[in-house]
Amino acid sequence: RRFLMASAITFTALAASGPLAIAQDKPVIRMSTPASETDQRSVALATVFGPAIAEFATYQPHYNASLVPQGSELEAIASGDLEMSITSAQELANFLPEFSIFATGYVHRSAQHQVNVFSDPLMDPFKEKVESELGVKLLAVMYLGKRHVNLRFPRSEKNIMTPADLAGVNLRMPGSDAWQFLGRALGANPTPVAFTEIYTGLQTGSVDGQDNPLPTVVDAKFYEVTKQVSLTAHLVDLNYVAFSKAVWDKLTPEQQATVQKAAEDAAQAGREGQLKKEDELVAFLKDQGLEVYEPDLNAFRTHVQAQYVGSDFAKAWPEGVLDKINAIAD
Ligand code: KDO
Repeated sequence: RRFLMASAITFTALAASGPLAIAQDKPVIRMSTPASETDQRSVALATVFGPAIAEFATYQPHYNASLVPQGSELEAIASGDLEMSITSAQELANFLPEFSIFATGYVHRSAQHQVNVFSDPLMDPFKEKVESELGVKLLAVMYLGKRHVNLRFPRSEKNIMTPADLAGVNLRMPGSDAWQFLGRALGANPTPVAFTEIYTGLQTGSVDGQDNPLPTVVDAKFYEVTKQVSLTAHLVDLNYVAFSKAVWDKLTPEQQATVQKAAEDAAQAGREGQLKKEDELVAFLKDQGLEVYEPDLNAFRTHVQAQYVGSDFAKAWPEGVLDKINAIAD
């Protein structure tokens, strides 16, 4: 495992234009994500986070995984090649298996439940371990939305009401064990594909479908190459705002407080944007000719939960944490 050695800060010198101008060195905060520039999380970070820290740091976003490939962001932060990302519990589970509890189907119940879980003391040991083992601070929780099953087939060919209906369906899931496990738990045949390759995969038929929240289905235009959405809501999905601890440690306490508040405010703005879109987009997708319908949610929930019981993932969950999460209100 890699620890942070060198400074993760890169400096830009603002050119001094006259004899009285004072050159200013500001750390550049490079943020890499597979998400697009128009994704609500990206918009919130660019319009809320960036401006809030502008006095002492330069926020520099990189979209569509153009700087760091999806899934390598945490390593990039740990090795000083990146200052910030929005990471998933599934990615964290690659390093710290106990994080799979937050990547498990039907555990988080809503956007508010995510916030309440993240600010509960039960998260403290999780956050501390990410800091000490990866050199990453988790500043806030961002809402991605409820993930649903989105397929190329019309409903007349595949009607997805229960997990059994997904048998043999090649469902693109992100490429990590926790994601692939979730795909199998849904009853599908999961196939790992990077986010930026999904559209082509759907278009050419190398995958039968994918799972993402409705705002992503629309933002990434997956609706152009699919025919249906079964509203399985199998994961109320999140990203954590991940910030380099090496950079954090170089900030003054006031600057740290500003960064912390900026992350929380951006997360709040992103959450509001994403929730609003989730509400509106069923109608939009139906207008585009997609069939959008609710399956037997009880059948999905029962089946998915049963797959986790006794799994290696569940063995990594600290005792009592699942009960605590379940007891937290939304
Ligand atoms: C995806 O690859 O399906 C996923 O939704 C996984 C998330 O954790 C997140 O990384 C997201 O992609 C990207 O931010 C693109 O929206």
